[in-house]
Amino acid sequence: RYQAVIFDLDGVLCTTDRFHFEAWKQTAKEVQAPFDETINQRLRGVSRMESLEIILEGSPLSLSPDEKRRLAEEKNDRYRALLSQLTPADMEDGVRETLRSLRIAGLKLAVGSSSKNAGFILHQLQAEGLFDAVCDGNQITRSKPDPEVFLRAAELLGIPAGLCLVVEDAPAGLEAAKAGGMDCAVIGDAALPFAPDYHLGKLEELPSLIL
Ligand code: G16
Ligand code: MG
Repeated sequence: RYQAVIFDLDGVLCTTDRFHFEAWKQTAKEVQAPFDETINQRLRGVSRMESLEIILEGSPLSLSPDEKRRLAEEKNDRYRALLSQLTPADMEDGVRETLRSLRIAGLKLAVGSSSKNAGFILHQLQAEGLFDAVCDGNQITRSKPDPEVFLRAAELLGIPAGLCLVVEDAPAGLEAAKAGGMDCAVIGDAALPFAPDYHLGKLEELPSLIL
């Protein structure tokens, strides 16, 4: 019954979330703030500057806008250095196979990511050709939990929001999908604010649930 599937990138199509974690860990240390997996969950899907603000909640320092910009830039440099090691093998065969099954079934496929590095990541994975549309952090003004990125992706596909399914790994992404009037499948074990329409252990489980 869906006509399109919109995929989150980090944590759904590839495991770049571990690189975000590594890169932010260093920032947290510099600002003397605690950082663990629970705090990291809150960073998933939200923009770079919003992520920094969340980390700074635990810091005793009070930083100027310039210092914040520098910290965010340095984090992004570390993150991009890690990303440059990505190869097509970092997108699992099961993920490619799932995309193929959905496409053969006639569904349109898009990426909906808050990341400004989405183009670079898809290039490293050689995955650009797998999607009918890509909407990322460069094309939006409000990141998840705002629905803008998913609504824009649906618009690029030419499919009404109500006929799109979003696949996410993050609480902010689930909220964004539902705020946009879309169904949402969540992968993994993040603590969620409410139940998603589908809960997946792995992306490969999706075709049998929706086709
Ligand atoms: C991703 C990550 C977030 C990150 C955001 C911005 O969103 O999940 O943790 O803060 O992108 O990334 P960048 O600093 O590369 O612009 P998504 O929506 O792909 O999960
Ligand atoms: Mg994600």
